[in-house]
Amino acid sequence: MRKKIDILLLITVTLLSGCSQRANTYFEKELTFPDILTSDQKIKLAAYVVPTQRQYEWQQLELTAFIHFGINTFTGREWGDGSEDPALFHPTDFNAEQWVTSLQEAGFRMLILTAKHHDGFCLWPTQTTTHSVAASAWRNGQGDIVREVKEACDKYNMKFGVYLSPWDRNAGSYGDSPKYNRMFVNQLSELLTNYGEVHEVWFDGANGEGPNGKVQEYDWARFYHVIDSLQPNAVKAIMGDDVRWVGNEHGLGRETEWSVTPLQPDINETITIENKRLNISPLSSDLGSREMIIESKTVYWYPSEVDVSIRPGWFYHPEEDEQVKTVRELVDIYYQSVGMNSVLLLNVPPDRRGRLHEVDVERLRQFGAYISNTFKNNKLTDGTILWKARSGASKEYNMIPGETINTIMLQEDIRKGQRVEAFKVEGFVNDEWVFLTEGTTIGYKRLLKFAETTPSKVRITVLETRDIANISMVDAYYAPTLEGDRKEIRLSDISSERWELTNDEPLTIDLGEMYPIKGFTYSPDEAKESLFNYTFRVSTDGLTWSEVVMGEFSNIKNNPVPQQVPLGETVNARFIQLETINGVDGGKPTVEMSQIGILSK
Ligand code: FUL
Repeated sequence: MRKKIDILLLITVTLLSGCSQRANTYFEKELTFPDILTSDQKIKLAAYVVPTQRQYEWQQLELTAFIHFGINTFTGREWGDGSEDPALFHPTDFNAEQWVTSLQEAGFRMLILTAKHHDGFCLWPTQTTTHSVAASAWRNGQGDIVREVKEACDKYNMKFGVYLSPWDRNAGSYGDSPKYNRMFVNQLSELLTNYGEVHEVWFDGANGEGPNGKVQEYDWARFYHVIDSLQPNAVKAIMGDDVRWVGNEHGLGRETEWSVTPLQPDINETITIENKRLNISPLSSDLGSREMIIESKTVYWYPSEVDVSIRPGWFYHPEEDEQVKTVRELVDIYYQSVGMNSVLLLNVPPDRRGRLHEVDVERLRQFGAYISNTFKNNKLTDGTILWKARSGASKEYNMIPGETINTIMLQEDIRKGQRVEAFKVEGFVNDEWVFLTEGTTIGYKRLLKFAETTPSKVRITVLETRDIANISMVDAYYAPTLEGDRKEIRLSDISSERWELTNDEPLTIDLGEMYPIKGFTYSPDEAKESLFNYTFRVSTDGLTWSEVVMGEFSNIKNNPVPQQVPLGETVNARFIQLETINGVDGGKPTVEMSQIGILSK
């Protein structure tokens, strides 16, 4: 009887909502709940929302790579302001195949290139602006980075995506909304027409003031239409509605990660109002709980992508050569992204030669080897049989006798929806079941680590699920321990023991004696508003000051990691001063002495 009611309900909902539905049961990408539904019915129906074909294919890539390359590579900045001379762009030994082969050997299956970052410099000879590779001396102005990268991707069977920054600090039309939107559509169309197949289009959310002080209103609906018509297999990411930003740039997924969520990118007023009503943004810790679904009017398949850089910055800076993430950090990130129902988007920025740096290449190689060696040795013999699990149901899996494990991998067949809300893993050791680990959501893939054990069987219990769960894969592995802690960024070369604070604002420090100063560091305090625009001065006597840098901590809001500011020269000084011009939220945060370090090497 119950089943009959449910089927009736599904049919009613389909008729009422007009949603695209597959096989009379599933709701592809989107479902608007009719008002008549009870809370339980809403939860159940949310379990029938499924990815589109392109979202499903994207999810299976698991490892994707970002390449941040452009004018910033040559200026040492993270965010250029658009006034850079295109002549600065001069890779001396550009080699796209080296990027692609290094990434491919490490297991990466798509490469997303920053065709244009916020500074507006285009890596292809666009018709829309002269601010591009065509105005540089590289390949006598005849070169095209996008083309060479795409050709290398095609040669090695790597999928290809583009990052095109909507925010453009160079375009004269920026802020004149219709005019700039036309230019942006043309840029997008060039990229999506002239280079063959594109699998992901990445629009970040940064939107600052234009050069003329105006704020641009983007025509997202039109941008979406251009992508859908020119590249129907491409997913639209971040400010796009196929792939969601995980909410941080540390490589950290959520323990509970729902791909079905009421969240949509803030691309129009209706969505903004609804996101506000539900009090959600990509940063929210809860995007898909029962409570959240019950409050929602519409839910979407909108899965998470974890973007993080292998270095502290998104662009290459020589002073960060010693801060490339360790294999252990990369493996942790893998567990926290791919292992938490997300796709990993790891940034590896090429250097000024136009090659991936040797340190990064070696790290990628070690990471790839670790992942493939670990996950090719599944220790369960029967984990591939589809298990249709009700709440409370358990299933036992057989181990290869005598094998030790410390990792479990679970997968749901997401083509039938994401359903599991809680599960438990036990091992049969010395004739009894012992608890190994537990988790909440599974989704496309969940990896969990636990203490080494040598059980004869493994038992999974689905403690709670929104409807019958389709567990398509259960594997167990032994992941060798990796030595080496997180590499801390060099915060100061001189001890602060003898420093004296001589003024609070602007923060003024007497270092105690003269030092050769090559740069300074600023460590943001996540509990407080971070510094954004600043002026840094030095003095030999504390009376006469020289201004050495006026700068901004670009992207510090999304990525609040310690910042290193090289001065580009060595200055001898005993006093330093850091003046706050404004903070990331427009306030005037004060900076503590403990947040500052001095680089002298
Ligand atoms: C952000 C940008 O501001 C950063 O520079 C970087 O490109 C990151 C991936 O997206 O929005």
